[in-house]
Amino acid sequence: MEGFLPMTISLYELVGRDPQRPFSPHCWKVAFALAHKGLDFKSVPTTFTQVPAVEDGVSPTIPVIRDGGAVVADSFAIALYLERNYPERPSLFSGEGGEAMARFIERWCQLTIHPFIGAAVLMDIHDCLAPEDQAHFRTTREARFGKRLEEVPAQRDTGLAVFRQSLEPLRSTLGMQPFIGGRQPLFCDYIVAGAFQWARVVSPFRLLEEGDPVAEWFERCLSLHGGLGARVAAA
Ligand SMILES: N[C@@H](CCC(=O)N[C@@H](CS)C(=O)NCC(=O)O)C(=O)O
Repeated sequence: MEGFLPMTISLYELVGRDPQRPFSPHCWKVAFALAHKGLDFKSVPTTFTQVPAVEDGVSPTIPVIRDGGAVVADSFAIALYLERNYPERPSLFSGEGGEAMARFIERWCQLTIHPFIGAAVLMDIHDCLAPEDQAHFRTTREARFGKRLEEVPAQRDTGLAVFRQSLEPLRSTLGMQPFIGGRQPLFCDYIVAGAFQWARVVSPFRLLEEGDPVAEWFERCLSLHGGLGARVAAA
């Protein structure tokens, strides 16, 4: 559709006290996906306690995007929406099989990477929130973990070696190709990069050893799209 100029898309992204430091892994997936498609977007910094009011309560979680008249929630659903609605722009999935495989990466990331990172940086997340959001975070996360917030990251140093080992399938893949998507990044890269960016933005805790191919891949992801990810300094 030559000459067609899409309207600026709004991305509701999770922030703490500093509106310039979005940290949610799922929101980062979408920011990377929008940049990959070359779509202009406006970040709408949103705190935990503001989430229920986003777009008249369309979703209990963010990311949410507004694209003209369309409102879409859930990072994977948003990526599919972008793929369907902007087919002439660089693909996020490289076809139907790519969509299905990205779903596998999403499940793997959610079930293998997120539990360790989420527990390891839990207090760091809490500490970057405004007081009213800290109260919400404490109530919901203490119910989820079944213990006091302060106790959750206690095992992070002893669990680190097992976590790093669990990345071996990713590490050995990256010995064969620069991105999970192959020669170029795809949405599957942004899914995993979102998780590492979450930790990088909120916490000085070092998840990866220097020289780890996973760390080198993450650096490549941070420098994509004009350094979108690197623009937010590490904690
Ligand atoms: N499956 C959803 C998950 C989104 C999600 O869990 N968002 C969190 C922030 S990372 C949220 O909005 N939580 C609101 C709350 O905890 O009150 C997606 O991929 O977008």
